[in-house]
Amino acid sequence: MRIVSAEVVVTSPGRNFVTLRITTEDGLSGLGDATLNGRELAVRAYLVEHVVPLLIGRDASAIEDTWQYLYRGAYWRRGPVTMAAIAAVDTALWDVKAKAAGMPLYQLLGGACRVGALAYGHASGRDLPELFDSIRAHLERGYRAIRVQTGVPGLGVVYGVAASVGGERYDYEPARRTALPVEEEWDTRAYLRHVPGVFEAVRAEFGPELPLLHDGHHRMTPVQAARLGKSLEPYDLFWLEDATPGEDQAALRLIRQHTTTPLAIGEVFNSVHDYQGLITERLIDYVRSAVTHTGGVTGMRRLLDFAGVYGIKSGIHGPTDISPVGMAAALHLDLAVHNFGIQEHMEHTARTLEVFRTSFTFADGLLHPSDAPGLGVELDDEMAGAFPYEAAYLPVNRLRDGTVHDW
Ligand code: GCO
Ligand code: MG
Repeated sequence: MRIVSAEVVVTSPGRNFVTLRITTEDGLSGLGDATLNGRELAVRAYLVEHVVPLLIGRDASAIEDTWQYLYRGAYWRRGPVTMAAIAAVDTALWDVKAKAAGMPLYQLLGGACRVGALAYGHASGRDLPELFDSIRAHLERGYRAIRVQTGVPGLGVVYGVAASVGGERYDYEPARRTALPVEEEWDTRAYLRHVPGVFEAVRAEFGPELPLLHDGHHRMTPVQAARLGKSLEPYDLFWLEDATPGEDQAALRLIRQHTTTPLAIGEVFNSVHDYQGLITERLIDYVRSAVTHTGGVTGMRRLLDFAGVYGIKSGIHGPTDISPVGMAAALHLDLAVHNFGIQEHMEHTARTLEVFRTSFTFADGLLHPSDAPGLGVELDDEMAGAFPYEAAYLPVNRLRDGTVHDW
């Protein structure tokens, strides 16, 4: 089953997506997501200039060999651009293989371990009334686990808080179509003073059972994160995510020594090696990588199997900058791995779903990838062409004195 073509489609139905389509001599085609928020064209160039020429004529069924060929063969390993490009190839080849077998991908990965993947939605509010409305709206839509992000008194726009609440959508999209990145203002001490009271109020209003998550988005020092983890213990979080910047892995050791709040990290990681110490020392509870940024189904499976040996579970990254193709790949893995934890879910816009025809479903708080052969997602080229690329940037965050801070 030789590969005869590989094309990269960049489309922007409200936000940018990079998709690879691989077609074989038998006329089968597969899709892979290569979207890297705010740096989309770098992955496009990597694929078009350096990967597509190597794919033509290769055996589409040799997935592991192709993964190693692109990873070890490039000499320059890891990094988000390389690993997103490898992810797109890998995911597209799994899509092809599953279509050739006439099976949904999760069957090829070993079959379903559960009826669906528990999903968490993103609730947020600038103040408590807005936040409560947002949580209620998510519960009405069927969510059984909820991420809680809150405004902070005295600060303007805060990460993870929807610009308007009460309308049709509550999701938060950090990339904005501006000539330069938007600059936000941040004060960690104000945040630390405010957040425990918010969780106390949410527990008082919604009771002890609802799983609650929170994302610190890399903004704290290890000591600050340890303090937040401790102060949130009474509110029984499902996880505290990205408490400190991911590249400083030793920081997690300090946080772990001070709190029993479960920890999740890894959305900016791109290989199993980024987690080696975190997993073997059991410093985290959930791995947060995206299939799209971690070398695809093959890279993610390797990571999850390694994590599983240490009792660490999955929490696959699923914001709207993961395309429906990347999301579908995550859902097939969610069903097939034993150490599933939870799946992040931000619904894509109606316009995005006109470009990407999905078959996955959300009901009673659970996501299911569907039983369509392959990933179960098709790309409508005509619709994709109607939405050309538009530059968009993630924000830059500054402390009150102007110092650039982690965002
Ligand atoms: C999350 C993430 C996202 C990122 C985004 C950056 O937990 O979903 O923090 O919201 O900010 O993916 O591109
Ligand atoms: Mg996050």
